[in-house]
Amino acid sequence: MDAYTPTKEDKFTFGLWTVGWPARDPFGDASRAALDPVETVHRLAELGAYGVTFHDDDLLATESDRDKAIRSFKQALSDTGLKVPMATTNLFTHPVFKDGGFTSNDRDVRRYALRKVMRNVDLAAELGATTYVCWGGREGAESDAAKDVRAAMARYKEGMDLLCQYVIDKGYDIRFALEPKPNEPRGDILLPTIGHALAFINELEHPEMVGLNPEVGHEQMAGLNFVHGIAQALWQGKLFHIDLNGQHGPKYDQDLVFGHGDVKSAFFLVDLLENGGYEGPRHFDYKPMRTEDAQDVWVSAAANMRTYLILKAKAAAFRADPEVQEALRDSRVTDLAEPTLAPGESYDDLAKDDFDLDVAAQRGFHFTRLNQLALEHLLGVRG
Ligand code: DIG
Ligand code: MN
Ligand code: MN
Repeated sequence: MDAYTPTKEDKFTFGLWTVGWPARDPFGDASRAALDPVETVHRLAELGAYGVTFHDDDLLATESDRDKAIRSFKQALSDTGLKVPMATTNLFTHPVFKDGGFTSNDRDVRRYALRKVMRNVDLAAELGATTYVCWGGREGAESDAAKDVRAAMARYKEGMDLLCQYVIDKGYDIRFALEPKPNEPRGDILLPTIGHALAFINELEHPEMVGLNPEVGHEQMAGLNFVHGIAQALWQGKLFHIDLNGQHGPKYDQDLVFGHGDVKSAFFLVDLLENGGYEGPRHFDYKPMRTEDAQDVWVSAAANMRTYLILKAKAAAFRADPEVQEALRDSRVTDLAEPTLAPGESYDDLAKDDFDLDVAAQRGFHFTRLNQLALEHLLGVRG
């Protein structure tokens, strides 16, 4: 037990499908046995987690009888006190979803996908989940001839509007969180980034009920800055949930342990989450590497939480460092919070400025010093 030992107050949560991943990949068979969700609940509780999340199908990993599986899961939750803040639907494993769920060209499949989601929304509400994630991993195409994307967006909207209406009619305390991803398993996935998803939400009948569940690696697969995306989601009041993991830039979706990819980005992400007003769970959606054995799996689960807490302490030290505060002022980072127009000013007042273009152009911003200070906190030579 040390300063980086997680407790339930840290609100760390894990998907059942993370530690339970049997490590089957496109080029190899499973390297681990399926994990009983009951064992997962108990082991994560022992490690200091606050809760678990699940796809409908995850509950059937080792028990095919749905009612029995749900009873066992509920008992484990009761025994450990773990919460279920979020649930989601598997609309990607079964071959029926090979062209998608909500936006499959096959209308029967679109109708089945909606039924499958509604059924699990009922269970999510029963278990107290307040966020329902929609990751459209199969919504997309490999050929531009194969998908009328305008029609697909209309079907996506139709599906989300129907699900919001279902939640309203049922009186559930549930909001939906869209999870963007640019590609994999589809060649191109619809709603590929935070930006696309934010724009889509504006077209819905109940936009206030729909937000985002961004995942670290997914934006980084698209070569985007995840911290910027999260900052915009926060600014728009749309960060309903988050998937934390690690990624080494634009390549296949690595789903590494949090911080085991771009650690500097992870540092600034934790700084933003801890200071940016996000109150939700710190949720890990990662995969223990295929090289790992059954015991390594729990080492990897603990590593996510420990890394987050280490970065949280480092980010706090960074913000408390008087030299950093001075550097932030020198770089005028804090000045950006000041409105460009003074109270009562209008655009006419802009013409009154006494502004020397050449003098302003010579002013430096001293970002190098600020970045070095951040790096030194991250590397542990300041603290
Ligand atoms: C993959 O990043 C997706 C699925 O695991 C799940 O639907 C969602 C929940 O966080 N993330
Ligand atoms: Mn991923
Ligand atoms: Mn995810």
